[in-house]
Amino acid sequence: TEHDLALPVGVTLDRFIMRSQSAFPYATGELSQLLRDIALAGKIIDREVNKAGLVDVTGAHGTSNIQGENQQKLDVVANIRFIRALKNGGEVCAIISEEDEDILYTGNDKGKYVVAMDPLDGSSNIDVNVSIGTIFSIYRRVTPVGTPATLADFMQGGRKQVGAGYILYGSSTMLVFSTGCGVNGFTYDHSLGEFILSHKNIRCPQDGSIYSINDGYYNSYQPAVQEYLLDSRQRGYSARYIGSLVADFHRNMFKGGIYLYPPTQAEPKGKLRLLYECYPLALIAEQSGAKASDGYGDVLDIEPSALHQRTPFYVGSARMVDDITARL
Ligand code: AHM
Ligand code: MG
Repeated sequence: TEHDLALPVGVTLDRFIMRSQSAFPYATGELSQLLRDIALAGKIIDREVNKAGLVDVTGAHGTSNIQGENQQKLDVVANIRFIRALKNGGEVCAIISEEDEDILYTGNDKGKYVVAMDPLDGSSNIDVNVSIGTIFSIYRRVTPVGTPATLADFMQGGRKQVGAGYILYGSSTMLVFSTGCGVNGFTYDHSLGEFILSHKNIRCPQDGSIYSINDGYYNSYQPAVQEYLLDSRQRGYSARYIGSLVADFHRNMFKGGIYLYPPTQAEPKGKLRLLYECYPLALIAEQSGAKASDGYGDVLDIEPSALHQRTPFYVGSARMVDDITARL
């Protein structure tokens, strides 16, 4: 909105949220508070991620450290911290997480929102100090306020997201989110303890020349994907694959590129999860002028059927996504 555009780079997330509140789909202040809670969770996880190498919290779930405290894996710690922040915030009645089989109830049945999240994605990069991310997706509940949330609240479909985004723990930590009026990025300033608006109204280039895919699975991709990869080489595209969805997505959004996780023999529906990995990034993609497809249609239009369902995922610069999907 004009209102957001008037805000200069350098304002804090709090100020941004306050000033753009009227542009949020529900201007009651509760969604604003929820975004603040997510930002707080991000700061807490950032702290854990940053001290990971020092206190050896990585890779030792269930064992004891010198102090006799229980050591936990960083993704488990992130899950606990995130849930706690949302519980304390009070706006969320229930959560689903990649780390938990079933719906988690916060005890705040009066909360109007539910959140689907992957507290720490990029599991293969956690123990080795490489970029990882938190992904989140927000819905307004469809069940009556004051009653326990149900599956129906989480199964509304990607188009019903009222907000979505991610926190990237990279060379710096960034919160990127959308509430349906564009995408904005906030860089965490450790010295201030604040997220600062650093990337206003992010737009993904329509075309690009970077492709991000696990090339090691080449032989198990369908022929159309194999052909696309051969053509990409032929055209001299650059291959870039971190193996952290958030980081690969983020780079492609800025530079122009495509991320692909096609079906494989081992994972016939792909590896990635629809509700807390693909829907939220699909919303960010669409809001930045990019595209997200499962090979057949827009990811946001997929009918959800299970909390942890998987989907093939092709996301990034619009023309590149059109190119691959036209072949499938
Ligand atoms: P995770 O949820 O276990 O971390 O798996 C998701 C991750 C993505 O971040 C990444 O893009 C992908 O898995 C990499 O998978 P692969 O190692 O099969 O290429
Ligand atoms: Mg994940």
